[in-house]
Amino acid sequence: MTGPRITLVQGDITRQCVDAVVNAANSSLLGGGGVDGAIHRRGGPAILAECRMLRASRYGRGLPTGQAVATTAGNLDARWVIHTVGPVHSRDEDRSDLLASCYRESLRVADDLGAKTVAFPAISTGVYRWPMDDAARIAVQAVRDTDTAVEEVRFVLFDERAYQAFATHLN
Ligand code: AR6
Repeated sequence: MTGPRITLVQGDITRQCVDAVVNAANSSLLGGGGVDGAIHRRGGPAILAECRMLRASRYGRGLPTGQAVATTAGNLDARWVIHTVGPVHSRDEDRSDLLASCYRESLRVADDLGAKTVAFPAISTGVYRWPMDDAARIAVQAVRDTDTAVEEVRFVLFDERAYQAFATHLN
């Protein structure tokens, strides 16, 4: 099996031209700060409207941590946003598998959609406080371990430090 090509760029995930952009969302699916805020701002109200419909139907209790669901990408230069909920980092409990699950499940949703290029942020490394180096290791490993028809996984890292962390684990 040859997995997806993994590429790294430093920049803003809302500026990517890909089939699917992954959102580091929260269980409410109703928006927040960081990547989530930026995606809703640039993508426009169509994304939130679809998130509200998901809350009114399949995800009445919210999207569980480690799972993923797709909506329209609104005005983004993408066809879909795949919302996933990363775990809050904990010193007492190992939640690595939930973080890996975000990447796995997002790629499974991408496969269901037929998306071939997918942009991921560094899930859980902002508001959810996961240490960047460890998050990068888990992210790269999770993508490499996933059997998917996605051709390119693009990690979009906001700053130089995040970019370097991912570059270290890619090589
Ligand atoms: N493009 C790429 N990366 C970004 C961007 C951007 N536009 N903006 C921030 N980052 P976060 P989380 C980086 O906080 O930790 C929200 O309120 C950021 O520097 O977006 O999973 C949600 O609603 C960091 O490295 O996501 C949830 O409540 C990484 O993206 C909660 O935050 C992830 O930071 C989710 O927290």
